[in-house]
Amino acid sequence: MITLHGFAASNYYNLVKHALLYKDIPFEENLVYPSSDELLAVSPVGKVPAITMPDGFNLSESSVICDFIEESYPDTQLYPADAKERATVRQIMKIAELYFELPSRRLIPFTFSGTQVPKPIAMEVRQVLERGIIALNHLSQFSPWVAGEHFTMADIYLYYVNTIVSAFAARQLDWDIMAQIPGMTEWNETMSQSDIAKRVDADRLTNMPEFMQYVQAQIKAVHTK
Ligand SMILES: N[C@@H](CCC(=O)N[C@@H](CS)C(=O)NCC(=O)O)C(=O)O
Repeated sequence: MITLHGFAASNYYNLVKHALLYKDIPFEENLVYPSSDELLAVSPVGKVPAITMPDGFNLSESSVICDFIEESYPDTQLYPADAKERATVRQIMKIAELYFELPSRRLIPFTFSGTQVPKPIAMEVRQVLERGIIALNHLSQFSPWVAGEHFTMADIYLYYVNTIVSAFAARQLDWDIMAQIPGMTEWNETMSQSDIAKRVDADRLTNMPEFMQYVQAQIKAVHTK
């Protein structure tokens, strides 16, 4: 059976978990936090998520894991057969990661420590998000799924990217980012209503208190250095 390493408060962990559940691939979860030797043994940069295959093969980086599980378990397809359509799905995933998730993620420490985002950082984050908005407006179809008629990995990826956009960037910048992309808010709501998304979110909420304890311990460790 596949082992999924990480913790349920992580959006990257959750998108891989959603894909595994959607494809009905059996897996077990191994609760592990960043900066641990246990995680470093399976994830070279010590980040969540990572998977271990039944033969002991380890893999990290969420989008790479998504590609790998599709190739290894092709029965329920999450990428189009056509090469150009498949590339567009990956393009949406990449743009969501680079221009939506990563800038939003920069604001997480300010939310956790309850401090105001310094203006230069807020401006920089806003500029990157503006590029993401232009690109996702260009590529998203929402008819009804982000890449068109078929539900794809891009739907799963973007949905979990948006959890970070909503929780951190939209709040800290006081900016309804999803509303800048017509159809995205409604699509996001549809995504949140699936049984899998509900299950993943319930697990996230269960993990949240323990994750916050981990975060507080990390902050304390930095201040006592
Ligand atoms: N590019 C990585 C990013 C993963 C990532 O940033 N995971 C977070 C948890 S949501 C993490 O492990 N952070 C720990 C760290 O930055 O040291 C991926 O796509 O898997």
